[in-house]
Amino acid sequence: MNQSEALAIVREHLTEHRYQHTIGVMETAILLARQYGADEKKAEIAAIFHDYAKFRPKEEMKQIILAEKMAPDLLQYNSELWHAPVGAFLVEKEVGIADMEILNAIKYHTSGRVGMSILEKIIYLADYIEPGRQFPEVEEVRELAKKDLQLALIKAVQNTISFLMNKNQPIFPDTFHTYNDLIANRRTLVDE
Ligand code: DGI
Ligand code: FE
Ligand code: FE
Repeated sequence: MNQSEALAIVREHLTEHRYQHTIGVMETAILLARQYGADEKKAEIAAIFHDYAKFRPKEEMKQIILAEKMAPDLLQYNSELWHAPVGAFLVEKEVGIADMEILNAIKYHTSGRVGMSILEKIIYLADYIEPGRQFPEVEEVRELAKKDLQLALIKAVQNTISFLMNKNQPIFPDTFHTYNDLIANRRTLVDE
């Protein structure tokens, strides 16, 4: 599937704003893949479809999570988390993408997971730093991403957790597990 075919498919499922975000994630993910030696084509396709399920009705997502026996505790946390695993499922079923690396990058783009692949890291980070993101903390992560994928990702996950905590939001355990795994495996400290 080429880029314009993939974009045409996903556009039907997104608002204009979310479609522009998707283009930003795609362009960022391709550059990160080139920079860090990941598969550019897989990064492109994963980025294009990462928010495929963003606008599915909650009830439909809930039924898929139950029927497909996805992590049951997902349903106890923010429904904003659901579009990632449900998206991976629907992209396989409806679009016919079978590549597990691409599907896992979609599946884990919101929470991350322990032992993330380079493609998963790139999609998580591209989603966080794409040019349309404008919150103040993003600039530091953009700078880190130019030098060190791992440090940039740690900062992005830290910021996400802090942001949610400041809003008194519950934190999905996988998000903490991602953070702990990245910290355990880091080569250099951000603040030391
Ligand atoms: O889909 P996007 O808006 O592009 O970005 P995303 O998929 O990374 O995040 C979607 C939302 O999920 C965002 O508003 C923050 C929220 N979120 C991310 N991690 C967690 C979370 N919400 C809870 N409750 N817990 C998390 O760990
Ligand atoms: Fe998302
Ligand atoms: Fe996104």
